[in-house]
Amino acid sequence: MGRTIVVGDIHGCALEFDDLLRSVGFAAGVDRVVLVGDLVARGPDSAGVVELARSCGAWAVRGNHDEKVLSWWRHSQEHGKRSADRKVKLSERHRAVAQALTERQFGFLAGLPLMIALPEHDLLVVHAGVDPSKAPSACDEETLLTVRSIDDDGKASRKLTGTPWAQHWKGPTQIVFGHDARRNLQLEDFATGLDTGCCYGRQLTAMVLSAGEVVPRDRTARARLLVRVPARQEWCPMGSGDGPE
Ligand SMILES: [Mn+2]
Repeated sequence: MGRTIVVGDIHGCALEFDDLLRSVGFAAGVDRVVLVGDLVARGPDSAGVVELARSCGAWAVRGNHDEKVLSWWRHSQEHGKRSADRKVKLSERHRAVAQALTERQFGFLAGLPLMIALPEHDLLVVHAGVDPSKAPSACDEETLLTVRSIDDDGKASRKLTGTPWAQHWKGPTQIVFGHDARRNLQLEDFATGLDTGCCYGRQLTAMVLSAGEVVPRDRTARARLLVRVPARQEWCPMGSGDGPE
């Protein structure tokens, strides 16, 4: 078995995804790629990202943006595209993504789980995070796809106010997640946030684990496992009003 390469939110940045795979020297059939979700939207080439993910045999969890275009696709499967256009509320940008994806690419996204456990690394991968007051397996879909913070009442929320959920999670399993580009890289005792805002012109970040390597609790040791590539350009302004980030 080769390495496990956990990659942050790609958001349609196919060129940078390819840059990252080259930069870590990804070996097809040996290394395993695991994506933290939000493969699509915001960047220039969502279809290219899904195609690259498929072709390198990547595992991935579903992100809230993946779920958004999937809600359109599921409706269109049952009632047709015209009905989906009328009934499923999407921003212009998400509609463009939905139109760009092939059936096969939608099929790939539809098969993505909400959570991937990698016991050999003592690692759990989810898109947004968990409610630290519950077991990860007891968290609902909404939380796993959108949580960012714990508010003053101790409630899990998608808002940026409050403290990051990752600071409240006491393990023992390490959770690697994405979804929170505004907070950028997060290195907490038992959680690592990898969304470093590639689509906003920042970086695409991966955590590279060798076979059987348990994610280190020590932050400096964990930071050494990170590989980043710069965005080719700013693909999308932050807060451009096309739905939740
Ligand atoms: Mn997200």
